[in-house]
Amino acid sequence: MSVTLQAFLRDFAGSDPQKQAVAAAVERIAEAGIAIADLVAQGPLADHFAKIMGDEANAGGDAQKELDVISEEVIIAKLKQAPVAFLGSEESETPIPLNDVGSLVVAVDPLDGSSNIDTNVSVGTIYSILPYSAAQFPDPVDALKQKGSAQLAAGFLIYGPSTVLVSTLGAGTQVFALDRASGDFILAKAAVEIPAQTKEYGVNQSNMRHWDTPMRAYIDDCLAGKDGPRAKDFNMRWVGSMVADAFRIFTRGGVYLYTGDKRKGYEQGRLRLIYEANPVAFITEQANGAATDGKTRILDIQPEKLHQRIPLVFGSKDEVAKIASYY
Ligand code: AHM
Ligand code: MG
Repeated sequence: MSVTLQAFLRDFAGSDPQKQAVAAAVERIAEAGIAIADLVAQGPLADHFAKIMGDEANAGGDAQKELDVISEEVIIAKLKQAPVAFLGSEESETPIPLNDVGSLVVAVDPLDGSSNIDTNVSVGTIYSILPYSAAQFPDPVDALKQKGSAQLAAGFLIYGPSTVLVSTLGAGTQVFALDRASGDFILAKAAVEIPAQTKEYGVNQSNMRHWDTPMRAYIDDCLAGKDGPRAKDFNMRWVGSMVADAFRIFTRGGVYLYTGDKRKGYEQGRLRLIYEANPVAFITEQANGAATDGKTRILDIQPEKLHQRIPLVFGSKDEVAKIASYY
């Protein structure tokens, strides 16, 4: 018998009010995902979606596309129907108030990989769910700046050949796939296990000349293959949508690397700690993988700024440890 996301969440929540709140938030995000998947599927029929809006960059300093903005609006409308007090978004400078009462805050990258919209490559929505109370966090920014280890749930939707939800509620990582006939997300994998070892890495190698010494040394050793110090041949895969690269890693192992480099604005890499690194680190660890900035476990890092970037390495546990040893 197939298990729907709704049934899975009901089971998880039982009669615990905070878990019920998390379940409601995840369900609303999944609904937003169905709407965004339909928009993404328009592809070249809606090529205006990939147009850069004005000359304005978003809060994180990236060009903002029409579909980035629409995706954020869809998520806001849905999460207003859940006990979520504030939304932190990669696309917005400050937290967006959603409900006067709510025991949660949610952080999102509404459309990850949006530079790929017009190329028919998978893009996705990343989310992180954190506990909130007005008494503890008079300033909602501080609620969003909790360490990744405080997350109650996290996940991402990927809009690819299939629309998939990768979710953790803090006990393992599950994969749900959208059944278009019924409109339900159906449990497809109850426990994702990232193989501890791998021969596959993902990195934007065109940045090699900008990398720091440990990063260069690691990739040099991979490239040396069987005759080098690693004594095995490596394969390289890089989509350039983190959700797509992450889904491959959850499927067959591998490591993703976007560390800091010498380019201006890339000193701390490209990915954002609160909207991207923390949720991906949580899902990865719950699937037996690991995530680090090279020196510190991602989930142990205290965020300093809402839109802060962080060097990110995640995936197969033993390979992540190996990369950390170069640092
Ligand atoms: P985005 O959130 O603005 O889309 O940026 C994040 C993306 C990741 O999805 C992807 O892995 C990376 O940035 C690609 O960066 P680059 O174009 O520098 O290779
Ligand atoms: Mg992103």
